[in-house]
Amino acid sequence: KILITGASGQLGSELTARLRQIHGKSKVIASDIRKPGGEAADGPFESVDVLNKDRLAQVVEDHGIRQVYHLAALLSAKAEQNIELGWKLNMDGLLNVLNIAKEQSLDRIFWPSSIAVFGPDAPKEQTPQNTALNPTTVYGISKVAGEQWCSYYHQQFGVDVRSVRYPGLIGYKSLPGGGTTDYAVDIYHKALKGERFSCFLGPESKLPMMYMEDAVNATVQLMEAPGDAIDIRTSYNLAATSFTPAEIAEAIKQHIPDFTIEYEPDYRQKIANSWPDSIDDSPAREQWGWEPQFTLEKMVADMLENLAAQLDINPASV
Ligand code: VAH
Repeated sequence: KILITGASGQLGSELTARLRQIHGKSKVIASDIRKPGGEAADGPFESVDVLNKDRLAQVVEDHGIRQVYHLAALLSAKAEQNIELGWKLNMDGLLNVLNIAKEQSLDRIFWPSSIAVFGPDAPKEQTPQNTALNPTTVYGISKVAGEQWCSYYHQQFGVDVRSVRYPGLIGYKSLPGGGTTDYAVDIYHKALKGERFSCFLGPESKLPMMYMEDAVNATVQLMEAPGDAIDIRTSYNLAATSFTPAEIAEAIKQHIPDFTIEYEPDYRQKIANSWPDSIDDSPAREQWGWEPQFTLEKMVADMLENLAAQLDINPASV
């Protein structure tokens, strides 16, 4: 059986849905500190605070869990507003999961890292797998430290923990919470509702991004790969596309001509400026066959079509 922490979150809810499709609902236990909405609610749920190690260990034992997808965390923008909780939740939560994996000899652990591990001194274009990791956010610091802990628990205790450095994720089934890339989801909601969109990043803020379908596929592919194919036990660079707010606004305007955007950069601009513009993910492609499917244009078309249906809006009427 599989346990997902942070199952109510943007990625957690989508991974829960996909893993239930693959393994069956009864095999995938969703958990979070708050009740999930959407598809993650359609199956077994446990209320778990990952900072409560005894409770987490009890849930793992009671359900006969063999794999944990540990997604509970504070994202970049939120962690900058509460640095103690950001560090505590992201770090102690991961250590609780790694220790339970070791103590109960779990089969596999998934843990998400992020392009937030890179700082201003890493190459901006095609940022390589191995380069300086000097993040300027608490979230980034917790991801660099987390990667090192994952590698340590693998080499010292044989814990089979696997990880990818996600770019910004965009999907229609769930809303992001507290990230610096969240504008790239909100923009669609505003465009479909015919509302003016105020972007919290400037027009030229280029960032690595990925459609949720690609992100979920990559995660399943990594977790299903044979252990000896996995050479990197910190976390794999992962990329699909990169774009600026101006570029995604233009792509949306091809479908919704009246869409308008204005730019009001806030504290998240500083975070975005510290991150890469694009990522070199060749190790993931070479070692376990990663291959993104969604270009910017394909993502925009798929996102608008599915979000419009979900919001019960006829895009032609916007
Ligand atoms: C965030 N969506 O904005 C996350 C992600 C690369 C961005 O880590 O914090």
